[in-house]
Amino acid sequence: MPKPLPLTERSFRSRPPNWCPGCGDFGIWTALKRALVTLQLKPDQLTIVFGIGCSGNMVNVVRAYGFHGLHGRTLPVAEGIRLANHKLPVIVVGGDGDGLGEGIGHFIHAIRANPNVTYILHDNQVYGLTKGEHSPTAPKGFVSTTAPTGVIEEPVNPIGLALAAGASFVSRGFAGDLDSLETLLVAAIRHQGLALVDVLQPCVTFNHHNTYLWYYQRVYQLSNVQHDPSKLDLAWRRAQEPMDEKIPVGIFFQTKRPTLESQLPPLQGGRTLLEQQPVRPVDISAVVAQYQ
Ligand SMILES: Cc1ncc(C[n+]2csc(CCOP(=O)(O)OP(=O)(O)O)c2C)c(N)n1
Ligand code: SF4
Repeated sequence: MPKPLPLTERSFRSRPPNWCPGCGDFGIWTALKRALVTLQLKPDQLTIVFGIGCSGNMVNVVRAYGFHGLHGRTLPVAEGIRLANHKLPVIVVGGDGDGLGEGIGHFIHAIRANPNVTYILHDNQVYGLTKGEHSPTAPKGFVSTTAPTGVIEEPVNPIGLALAAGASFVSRGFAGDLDSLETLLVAAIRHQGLALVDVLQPCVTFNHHNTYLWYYQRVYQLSNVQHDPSKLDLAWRRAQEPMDEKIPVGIFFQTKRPTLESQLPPLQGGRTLLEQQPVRPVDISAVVAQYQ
């Protein structure tokens, strides 16, 4: 029998992406593939749930089991997959509009439940796919197609919100620093529980304020300063640092909390629900016929 080929970045590549040249999604895509190689997770050993948006279009360019569902509904889908097969690593990839606009209720409730899911949030301050409306993380005053005189509301702070909701792993990455982002993603995927990776992702087409240069001038690594990710009060203080001055990236907070899966009685025998109750084919032709 031929020896299996070694796992490389190419193992996760399907089609070439069609993001705008220079989009931060390229950096996240590359860092994710590298992290999966580092963890030796094969394409058929994981599922990725994608949001709707430019970020969610990564479904077309990553070789793995993928689920592309409704806008804003990534986290409940990911939880459902984990409940059906809690041995399967599940990663979520979605935009800030998807996760903090349409899906913000799920964000809080998923954090409460703490399923073993890695959540990669593409934070570009805009709804990229629908042409640049401001998203919930856009700063006050940000000018967009839907706020021609500037955004009036205060932005959502994903790090602060996750900390306040009781998340067990809260982190921020930057799409322009592949090595650090890969390291962060490896730590997030290894974490037992819901791991938030809020990735600062330049949208070169619709966000001319938060550019690569703007980030390079501000981003600093929490691992290079005195920060202890086991201390919630320190994490909270770092989360409040004004983004237009200095921007901390890395692990803000990490703690051990029982996962959703570990507390569900039917899963405690070790067998997945699918192993306990195999899926049986069901004839749905009568239902389909009603819509024809
Ligand atoms: C319920 C619903 N509302 C609106 C849309 C239209 N829509 C598709 S993509 C998108 C914006 C996505 O923005 P974001 O989640 O920030 O991702 P990005 O494109 O920036 O990566 C919107 C509003 C939709 N598909 N479904
Ligand atoms: S519109 Fe923005 S987020 Fe979408 S592909 Fe282009 S640069 Fe990337």
